[in-house]
Amino acid sequence: MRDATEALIVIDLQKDFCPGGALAVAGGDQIVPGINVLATEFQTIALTQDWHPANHLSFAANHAGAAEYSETRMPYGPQTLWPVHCVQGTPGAGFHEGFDTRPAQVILRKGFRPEIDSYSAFFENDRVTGTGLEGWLRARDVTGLTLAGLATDFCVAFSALDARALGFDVTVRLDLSRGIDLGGSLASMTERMRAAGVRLEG
Ligand code: VGL
Ligand code: ZN
Repeated sequence: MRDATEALIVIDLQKDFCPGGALAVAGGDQIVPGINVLATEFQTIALTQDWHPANHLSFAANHAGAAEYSETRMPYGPQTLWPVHCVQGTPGAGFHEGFDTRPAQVILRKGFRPEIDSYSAFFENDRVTGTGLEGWLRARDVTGLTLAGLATDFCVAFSALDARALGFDVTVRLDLSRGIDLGGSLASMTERMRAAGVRLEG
């Protein structure tokens, strides 16, 4: 068992990001058993849950004529337009049924403001609105983070980069994460994590 100052953060292990879901990540369900096993090593565990209102501006459907996976500009910068996914209270927003959420102490919901997307567990896509997770971790004297989940090149990578910028020691379990890979995003975000000093394992 690891010290309580080392936390596991499982990112968005939700039905909509698994095969059959609205924004399915290839092989997203394959990581579930390994994450359940990994969680038995940790005393401090946080989960994130993508949690959008139906009118969320990250949905292509809420932009007349916009194609899914195209890019638009938001006041805070470029934003990919996604299929409708993880709508609050829908089955697809639920955690994968094989994922044992019982050991987690906190479930952090993100992406609930209609006009701001939130990839990172720490800051929304405007890069200034905090989610509160940093304070939760600091209050527990957490200094080391292990991240796994979906998707490697979006929510996992943004969380890892922010965590490094906040001074945490960060490991990403690539073997227990899966990527969307939009226009080479898996390679570019993996390189950004490596350059930022994120330990990439698996
Ligand atoms: C995610 C796209 C949109 C993720 C969430 O969890 O990586 N990606 N919303
Ligand atoms: Zn989302």
